[in-house]
Amino acid sequence: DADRDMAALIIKISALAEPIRNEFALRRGKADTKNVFGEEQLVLDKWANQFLKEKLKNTRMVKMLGSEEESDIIKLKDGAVFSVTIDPLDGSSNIESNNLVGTILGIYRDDLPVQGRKQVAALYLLFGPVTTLVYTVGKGVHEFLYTRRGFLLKEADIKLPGRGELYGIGGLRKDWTPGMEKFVEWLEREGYKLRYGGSFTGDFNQTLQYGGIFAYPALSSKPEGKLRLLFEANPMSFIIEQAGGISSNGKMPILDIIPESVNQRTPLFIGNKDL
Ligand code: AHM
Ligand code: MG
Repeated sequence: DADRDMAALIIKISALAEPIRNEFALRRGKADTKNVFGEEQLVLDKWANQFLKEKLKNTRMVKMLGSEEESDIIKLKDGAVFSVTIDPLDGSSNIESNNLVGTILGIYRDDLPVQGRKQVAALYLLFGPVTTLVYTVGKGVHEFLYTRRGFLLKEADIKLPGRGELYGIGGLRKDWTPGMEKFVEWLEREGYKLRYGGSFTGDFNQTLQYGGIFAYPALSSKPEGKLRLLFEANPMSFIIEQAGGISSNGKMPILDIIPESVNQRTPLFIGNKDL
């Protein structure tokens, strides 16, 4: 359902899944540097950022690139069609413990930074026991499974289940607002089960599969929450809306937020509409 340029770009991105995954066993440990958010970088964070930057540049289809690991928007090719945002290795603190990690991309025709509503595609690669690619171009959400024969369709037009099963909420409980505490008590009374893995991509993916809610709320120690509007919240918000769900910062839809800076954080609530 994507136009030709978009399909070509997504197919090129899909070809990066295997080379990225292949590095996980080889590039271990800390890089002894910090990213623009003051977070310690891993060797893999830096490598994935460089690798994606170079590969996206080589497509000659990307004019601007925004990355969680860069302080500013990078110009890749004048006159090219797309702008792309990346979280090169989401959930990288899961690398050491061998839990889920992912790569999240948002694709625009506009220049960056711009409202998430302007996205023309969003996708993520999830590196779990198997590698999957989930994407939307605004015509539903589709999931592919990586096999020896390349990516094969796993599920077309994914929709959230009517009633969700799970919840996962980030941040220390003592830093939650009283409202957040009450909400979680209510979720538990209603029979929602806690599952939190510490990788947004993984936690989002299980929300898509089983329904429910994922949140990384405002914390007393982090009033803007932790997750980044451009690199994490926007692409997943496009996907959840296409799957019949919704996302919010607690006050307004994530996709309607007009970014004031590239590295803006946002509280995030994402999943089934009723929650
Ligand atoms: P990262 O992109 O640097 O890995 O940071 C984002 C990650 C998310 O994947 C996840 O939802 C969150 O940080 C987990 O944070 P915490 O360790 O506070 O649970
Ligand atoms: Mg991330």
